[in-house]
Amino acid sequence: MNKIAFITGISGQDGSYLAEHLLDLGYEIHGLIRRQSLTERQTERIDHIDHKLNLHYGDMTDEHCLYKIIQEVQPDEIYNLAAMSHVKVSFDMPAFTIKTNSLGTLNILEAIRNSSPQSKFYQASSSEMFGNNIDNDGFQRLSTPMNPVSPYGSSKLMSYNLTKQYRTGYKLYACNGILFNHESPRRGTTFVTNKVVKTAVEIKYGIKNVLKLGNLDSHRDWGHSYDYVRAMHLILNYETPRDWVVSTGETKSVRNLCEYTFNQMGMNYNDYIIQDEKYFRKEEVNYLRGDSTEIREIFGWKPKYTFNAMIDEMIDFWQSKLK
Ligand code: F7E
Repeated sequence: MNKIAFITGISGQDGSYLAEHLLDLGYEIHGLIRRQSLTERQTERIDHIDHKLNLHYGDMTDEHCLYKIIQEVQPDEIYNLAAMSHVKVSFDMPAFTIKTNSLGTLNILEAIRNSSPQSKFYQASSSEMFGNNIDNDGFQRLSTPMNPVSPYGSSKLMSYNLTKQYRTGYKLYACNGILFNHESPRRGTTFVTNKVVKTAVEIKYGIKNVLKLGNLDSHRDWGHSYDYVRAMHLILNYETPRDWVVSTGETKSVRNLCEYTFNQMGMNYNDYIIQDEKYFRKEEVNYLRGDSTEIREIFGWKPKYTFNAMIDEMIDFWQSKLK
């Protein structure tokens, strides 16, 4: 019998890569999608595999629909990837962020506890939970204190704690993957990597002439979503439920990202970038660099993509799209 997976956030970057990966492994896939008035483009990332998926309309804030789906489908594995995932936007919509991300996670955990306790649960936890805490050696890891500085980070910390609590208290197989930033051509274009790459290609093609950004000095540990969804599946297939860090272990500034991207297209980023107050955050996470030693040693997991290879893939994507 094929294993059954239920993915919330299936139409997003990670959901689409994860669905492809689990289909390759022979899984029956169920996914949660939201009803939107404009149907075009909302399932763009999964249209190529749509005929192999079982999609259910629902919403993370609707506990009844989540309960019904989980009770009916009885998934072997549940991947909670749905979220209001934009850190800057979370300052504008704090209540929506908490309702969707934190109460949404609670809704799923309660549905599992009451109607499908054998389902294994993966929670998409985030490096944003660390805030500005860094260990003395310059890394964040499971033992690093968490002190989020955004509504998004706070919402993810609540979900992280709930996941741990349902594991210890109710003995569910529930795990957190603390994933550092991960990107790809499928990344939304309001996140910095795809914004920089897309705009640089537009500048090259004469479609735009400036790139407006906020803080250029923050550092991120940027990996590729393709590699990280593989880690999610490994996490749910370990002998015991626990929490993990998934990261490249390398860090770069937004400035480094701009420099590399513009250089690849024969341009100097200094000639095109304008800093705009609009893109600064009320509070910033300055430096992220994750220690993923455990997942590398225990599973032999390691990223296939380097930072440069990932940005090159994103440049190729936008060049062929905008040509
Ligand atoms: O910002 C700076 C910004 O929005 C990265 C999400 O997946 O990763 C992501 O959150 C950095 C920040 O990602 C612009 O201030 C400068 O320092 O691409 P981002 P994020 O906030 O790190 C974590 C792990 C998640 O869990 C989140 O869901 O870039 N930055 N100028 C800018 N950022 C944006 N978006 N736009 C700018 O114009």
